Amino acid sequence: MEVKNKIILALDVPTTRKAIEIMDNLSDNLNTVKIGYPLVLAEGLESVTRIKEEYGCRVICDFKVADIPATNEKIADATFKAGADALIVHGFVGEDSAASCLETATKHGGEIFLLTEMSHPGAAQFLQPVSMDIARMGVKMGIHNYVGPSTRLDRLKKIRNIIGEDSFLISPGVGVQGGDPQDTLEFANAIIVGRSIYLDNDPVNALNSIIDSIEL
Ligand code: 3DU
Repeated sequence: MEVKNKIILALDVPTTRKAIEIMDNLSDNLNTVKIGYPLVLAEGLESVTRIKEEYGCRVICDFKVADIPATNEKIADATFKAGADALIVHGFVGEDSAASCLETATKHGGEIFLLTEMSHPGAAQFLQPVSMDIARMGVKMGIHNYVGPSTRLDRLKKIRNIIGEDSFLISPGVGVQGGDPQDTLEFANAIIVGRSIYLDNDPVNALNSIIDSIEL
């Protein structure tokens, strides 16, 4: 997977119209976006279809899927039918639940990203003690793509060591949450950035500044 400029834009905006306005200005420098609940709950999965069609970019749906296998299958099926290329899936619910998403993704020619450890302070409370085991489970399952935190680089490094150099690791938490783009890219293949770009008065300049600050 080749992520242009190693940046995935998190499109956590309230309307498809706003997402389009942002993408009209930024799409030359991006080929991958992440769409999650903020946009899809407001505008429906149609927003995923629309962004995909309009820009031809890769769309990763961040639904942090964490249900029983039968329900995960339905969630994954609807997501890929809407045009998503990949789906972010929680690992803590166990192998059967993640496998259900993986099988459904494969059926649609799509991919999943296994979420290991999250980037916010609360991740230390329950998730952190099991996050390396989640990464190990992913390796055992043959999962290629992972999500890990840019806010704790010591942990991101450990995740990278577990999943190996050939796996694809993307990392949120850059910018507003405190993570540094270049430092994160020492361990991650691409960074996920949202508010530092779409909340800036000049999103084009914000994106360009991040691109200038990293080694491509
Ligand atoms: O903090 P930002 O605005 O740059 O957005 C980060 C995005 O990544 C946002 O969509 C959030 O829901 C997602 N994310 C995390 O921030 C942390 C995780 O561990 C997983 C996903």
